[in-house]
Amino acid sequence: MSMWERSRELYERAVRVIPGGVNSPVRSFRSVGGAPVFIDHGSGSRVWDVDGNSYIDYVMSYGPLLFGHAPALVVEAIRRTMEQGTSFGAATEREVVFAELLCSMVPSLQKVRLVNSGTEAVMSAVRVARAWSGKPVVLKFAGCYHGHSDGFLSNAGSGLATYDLPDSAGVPPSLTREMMTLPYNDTDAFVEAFNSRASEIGCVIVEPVAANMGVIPPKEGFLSALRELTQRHRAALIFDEVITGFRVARGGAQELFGVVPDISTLGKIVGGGLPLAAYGGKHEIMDMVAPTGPVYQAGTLSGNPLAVAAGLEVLHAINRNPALYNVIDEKAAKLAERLSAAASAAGYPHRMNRVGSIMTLFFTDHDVVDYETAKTSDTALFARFFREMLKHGVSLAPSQFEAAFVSTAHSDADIEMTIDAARGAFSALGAEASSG
Ligand code: KE4
Repeated sequence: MSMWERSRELYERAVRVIPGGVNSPVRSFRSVGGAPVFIDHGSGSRVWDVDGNSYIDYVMSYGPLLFGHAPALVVEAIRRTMEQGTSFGAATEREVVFAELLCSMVPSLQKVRLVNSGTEAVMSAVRVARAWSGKPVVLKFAGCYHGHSDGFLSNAGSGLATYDLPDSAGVPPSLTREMMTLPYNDTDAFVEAFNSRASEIGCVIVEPVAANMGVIPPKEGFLSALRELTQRHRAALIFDEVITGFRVARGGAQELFGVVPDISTLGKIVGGGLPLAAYGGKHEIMDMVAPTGPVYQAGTLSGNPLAVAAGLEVLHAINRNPALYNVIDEKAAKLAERLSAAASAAGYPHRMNRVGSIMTLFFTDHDVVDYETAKTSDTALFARFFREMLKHGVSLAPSQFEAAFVSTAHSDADIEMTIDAARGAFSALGAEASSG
């Protein structure tokens, strides 16, 4: 009797009515084998699946849950708010307070517009960047993922990396012609691109810490080179901080590395687990957005009361306790070190990349500094490791090219149990290997 009977039954129904049985490809277990586990509920650092199995969770909804599952502060805020109405299609005081708070926390923000997803934030940010610079070409970096709007579905990370899709069907060349993709962390290639096409490059978009090809920190000088050349050639620098925002520091990667972009996109944590994202930057740029300027962008549920109430509680909680970053970073450092030690003890070549409370264990003996080196990872071994960790009660993202997230809800005991699970998983792999 499998431990996932009910998940399998649900999956067989799901595939008949939902593409791949999932509402986002990264949730499918295609790259790790078998049917996806269906989650019933979560609390703190744990989730329970529909068969009653419980797991220490490091997916954390792919990043939003800085305070773990169903934190009381967010649940109460949503409960309190929903009884007064969930959406008005009108301005509310809460949105003003939220925007003021965002601009006080994120160095690049002078004005901000709320939207409903990271994809929408990036799509809108690139539109206003092109309008402001007057130049059409968007320069991005291979393995970064900036959502699923048409122009970005080439050489991207996350689900495209997981399923090795160099680009998506349904996107005509006319929509990717103005996109230029360079290797991440390759400052020389970047300088060369600007030397040859500065007159066409309207914006440069980057994940200041890459987290969609697995976690890859920026090399020394990489981000400042982007800042310097975009400044010199009137191109907008966009930091896509949908993952790193309020994650790697209170003010995101731009605070951590001291490089301030022209525009930032935010998502995930900013909505406390509800559909809320944002893009913002200098007055000069954001004043170009309708109704004050010619760049149109709109949304029925943008800034809706529920999501903003959840996001507000999260930002207030961060400001009440900014030391939380030291705590989760320390826990993550311990986890990373001990996971790596377990992999070494089991004889598995690997690299552990970590920035703050996000990390990826790559099964490769190459330093992982860009998409090409990330792709040297043994994804088949990762798949076996993933399934063994699931059996040992630990839930990781079902892809070598995602991140593990440590929240304030992860206890020291959770970290110890995760290391024990990893030792168990590696010995099971070893036993599997020796039995041929
Ligand atoms: P959404 O449209 O999924 O809210 O955000 C798109 C996005 C934009 N920018 C960055 C840096 C992102 O990481 C994302 C989304 N991240 C993936 C996980 N790696 C979302 C998971 C999913 O697609 O279900």
